[in-house]
Amino acid sequence: VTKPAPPPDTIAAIATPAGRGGVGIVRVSGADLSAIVDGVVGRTLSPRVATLVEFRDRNGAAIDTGIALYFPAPNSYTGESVLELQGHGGPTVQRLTLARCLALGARIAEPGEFTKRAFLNGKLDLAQAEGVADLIEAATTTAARAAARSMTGEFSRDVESIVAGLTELRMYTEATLDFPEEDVAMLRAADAGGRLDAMRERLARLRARARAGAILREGLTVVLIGRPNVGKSSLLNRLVREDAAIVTSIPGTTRDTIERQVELAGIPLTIVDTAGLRESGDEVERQGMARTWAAVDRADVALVLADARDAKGALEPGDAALIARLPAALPRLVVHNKSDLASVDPHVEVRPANDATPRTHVWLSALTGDGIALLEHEVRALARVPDLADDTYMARARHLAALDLAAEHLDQAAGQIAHAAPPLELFAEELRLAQNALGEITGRLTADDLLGVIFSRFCIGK
Ligand SMILES: Nc1nc2c(ncn2[C@@H]2O[C@H](COP(=O)(O)OP(=O)(O)OP(=O)(O)O)[C@@H](O)[C@H]2O)c(=O)[nH]1
Ligand SMILES: [Mg+2]
Repeated sequence: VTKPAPPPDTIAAIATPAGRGGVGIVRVSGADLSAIVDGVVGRTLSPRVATLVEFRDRNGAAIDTGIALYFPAPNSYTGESVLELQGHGGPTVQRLTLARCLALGARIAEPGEFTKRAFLNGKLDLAQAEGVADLIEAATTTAARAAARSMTGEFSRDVESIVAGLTELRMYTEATLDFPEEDVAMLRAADAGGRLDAMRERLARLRARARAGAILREGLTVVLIGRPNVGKSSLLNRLVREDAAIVTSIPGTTRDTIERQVELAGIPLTIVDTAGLRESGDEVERQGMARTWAAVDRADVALVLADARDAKGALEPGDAALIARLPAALPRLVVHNKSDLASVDPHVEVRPANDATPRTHVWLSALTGDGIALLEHEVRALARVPDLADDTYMARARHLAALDLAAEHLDQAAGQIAHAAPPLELFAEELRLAQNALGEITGRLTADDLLGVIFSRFCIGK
């Protein structure tokens, strides 16, 4: 897919948030802004020099005074000529300035259209453009740092370097195909297998970092399940530090699932409290339990609550049955709650795991809060949240899918090159498909409809 020529019309938008503020910016981008500069400012502007001017209406009367900044193409955010009118941050005055630009030939920009033009003009690639949106949306400082790494092109550079390695490998392969008499000896000499393995290793590292970033972006859902009265709602309240759910000593208090958000070490967590599981004839309670299992299906981690007073911390048969019913791939641990009543100190125990017994057991008290830090630590470990310190990328689902697909093709290729008589055409094709998948991340090979979806999620004026 070749990049379409950018639309030549001029776009304008209020780039600062709605409402009152110190400064309000109207941004204009297009091939030729002379009519707008003339009409609004009434004088020529030196490139990239902040100039104090009056913004004028059609009769020459002042709408506002402010700073005009003019960036002639191609040295601007969009790669087109850009005019920024930094006036006072009031909704009405900004609308008047914008209306004046529209009267002079601009049209209102669509959401993300400035960044889309920047992409189409080669100012940034697609992963970087998405980094811009993610930085604006970032809810935690860790997320903001990860988005900044994508925006500045670190992620793209890593992807591109694997693409470059694959290009080289394809070159050798195509050469071998063109000179069949040289046979595969040439590929062997070039250590095609070794090069491919190195590439697969780099891709694996990249995927791990991207997956960590996706967790930052999407967050994790943690479900609390267990028999009635073991303290699920108390634990929810403790984890989110508010009285979100009703707690009583009556078994069967919680009827419906209750969700709250909380941040754990930079990761957005959704904690889901559920109706306790038991045999019950009560119609409301039965429907509540159906919702519990639906919540389990959506969860990334399950915390199974038990009572610390159960015989020597052994699991009740009911608890074991419940654990056996969890989806096989769902990471889980057991919380032995009410440690204060059992007179045990909060601690973590690791047991040999089987279908009915998870590995990790945490003793704590939801009532006093003792042991909560231990639990938070174990949840992180269980969700395999890598150290989000300094090297995650703010990857999106579409990036992960592309990385997964590329890895699949490289696995295929590795199988083929290992053959005594490698099927070279197929090998070359797998390399090409892997490259295509990676190319989608940076937008080298991205269909127009996908671009529409990506940029329409931006805010106006960006
Ligand atoms: N001493 C002590 N009491 C607790 C602890 N956790 C919960 N409780 C008490 O146990 C009772 C039940 O707590 P809930 O949090 O409502 O239990 P639940 O699992 O949500 O119960 P259902 O909603 O009925 O399934 C309440 O009286 C709580 O105060 C704890 O760690 N220590
Ligand atoms: Mg409850």
